[in-house]
Amino acid sequence: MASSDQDVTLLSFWASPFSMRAKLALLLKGIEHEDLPEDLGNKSKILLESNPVHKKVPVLIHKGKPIAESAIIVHYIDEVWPGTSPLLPKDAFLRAEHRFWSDFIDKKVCSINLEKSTRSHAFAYAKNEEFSENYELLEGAFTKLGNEEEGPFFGGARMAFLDVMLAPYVVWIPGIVGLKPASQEQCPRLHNFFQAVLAHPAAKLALPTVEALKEFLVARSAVYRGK
Ligand SMILES: N[C@@H](CCC(=O)N[C@@H](CS)C(=O)NCC(=O)O)C(=O)O
Repeated sequence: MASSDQDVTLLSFWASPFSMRAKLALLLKGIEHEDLPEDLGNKSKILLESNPVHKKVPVLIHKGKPIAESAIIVHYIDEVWPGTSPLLPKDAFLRAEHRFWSDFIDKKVCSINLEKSTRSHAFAYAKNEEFSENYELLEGAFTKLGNEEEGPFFGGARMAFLDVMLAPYVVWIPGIVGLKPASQEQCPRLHNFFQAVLAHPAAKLALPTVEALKEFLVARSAVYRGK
């Protein structure tokens, strides 16, 4: 199974936003690891055994011990390999802020509305106003937590915890037919973040292209409609 010196294996699925977070955190830290892509229609024994509660990806296996849930995995990676540039801020209050907005992303951006939008273009169009309100809230978080002069990320010139948590939606949101990403006029900081993620070397490896994801989601929505 795990073959790298660090003995790290990532069970993932390429289109899963949660898997992308774990992959991105590993790449940002430069952690050698083995990728085990999952077929979610036919889950492997190792996935079922390593995440028996949820049976979902991602799962990080470090020295034989499985860690599940993307936010927990990213925290774990940051704790075990803090390196010279930790993902979470040193200051306890700022760490709490990062966790608050990470929770917001999971509840409001990566919501049931996002999932339903992948199944129905009409639903996605109808939800744009709600998404737009969330973009403005995230714009406020960027203004509060990010230092624009240092760079486009919450971590300034480099990605921090919140950047990792939000990055998959840079390809997911435009990948959904009918859903509009934030415009430069409406949310300049969020818009710049989207551009910066697309140009980031580690994100280019961890995230699929918008086109590949759109093709996958369109094909998946056709399967749902056929049911
Ligand atoms: N809260 C979990 C969500 C993980 C999740 O929903 N993974 C999906 C792929 S995007 C999955 O494995 N689905 C398989 C299933 O539901 O059977 C996390 O943050 O890791």
